[in-house]
Amino acid sequence: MTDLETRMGRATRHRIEIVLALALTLAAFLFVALAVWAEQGTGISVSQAWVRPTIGEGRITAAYLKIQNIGDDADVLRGASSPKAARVEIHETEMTDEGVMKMRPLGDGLAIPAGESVTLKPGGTHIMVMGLDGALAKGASLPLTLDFEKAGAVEVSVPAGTGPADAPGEADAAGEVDHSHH
Ligand SMILES: [Cu+2]
Repeated sequence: MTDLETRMGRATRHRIEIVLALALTLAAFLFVALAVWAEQGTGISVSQAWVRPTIGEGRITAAYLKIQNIGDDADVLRGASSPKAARVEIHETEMTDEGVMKMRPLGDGLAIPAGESVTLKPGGTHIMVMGLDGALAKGASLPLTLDFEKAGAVEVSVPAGTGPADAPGEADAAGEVDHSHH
């Protein structure tokens, strides 16, 4: 191999490396663009979902989650359903004049304003799951379909546990895990 050939070989390799780097950069851009586009497709992001395990022979429980509206339009959670439950309702909890906690179905659904998030949690608004087809033990998961006015059907697999921390990775992703003990 002459000196010239060696130099040309190096130049070609270098060119290939540059093209490869450009292609990878472009791929990264496309990936991010597509991810953003996919999110905007629904405008709704659900995280920190968890459902209480059933107690004894009880076939009723409640699920909680955080709904984020990352779209430009207000949306409404109209209802929910599960292939494992006879009936799923969105309930709100209120204190009566006698100081008794009562819950009742939300008639007009749950409004999720644009750019805001609504967290369903114990003592407040929750997803009531009735007529489960079996016991729901800790660690099991409940398939849930949320029905939004604009975003349509959003499917969530809800882990049974004692709090949002039982949703693997979810709480961490939302930046609500306390790392100060490290
Ligand atoms: Cu309820």
